[in-house]
Amino acid sequence: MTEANSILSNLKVIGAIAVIAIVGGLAVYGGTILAQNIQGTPVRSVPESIKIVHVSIVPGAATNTNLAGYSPDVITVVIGVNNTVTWTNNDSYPHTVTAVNGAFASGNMNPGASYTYTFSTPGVYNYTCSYHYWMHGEVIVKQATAA
Ligand SMILES: [Cu+2]
Repeated sequence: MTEANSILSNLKVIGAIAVIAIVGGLAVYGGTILAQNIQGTPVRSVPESIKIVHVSIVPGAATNTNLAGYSPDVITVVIGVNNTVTWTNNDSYPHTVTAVNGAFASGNMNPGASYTYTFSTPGVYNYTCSYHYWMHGEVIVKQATAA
């Protein structure tokens, strides 16, 4: 094989690889569009950290009567978006998360313990700690707005 033929041969191989890459890329792109059309809406991926709302039972909640004890003490969640709430006891004393209307109750939560509840009914949920009357929090649950 002459040097010229060798270069020509190499160019053909490079060209073939480029064509394969371009066609492959279009196929992937086309597949994405097709999936979106079938479902009617683009597929959205929501990280778990956004779906779950975290509330801390703060250090000092058991002894400082000026503290709500929960932080943030008022949260708003939207059904289907972020309607799961996890409370974590970051204090060095036991606490509870107890709904005034009885909708949910964690029971005893030792230091470090977590309690998770998923809201499915819109409304305003006031809650307190069974052990410390001054502790209070509120979860406002909203229906997802129509698209
Ligand atoms: Cu408490």
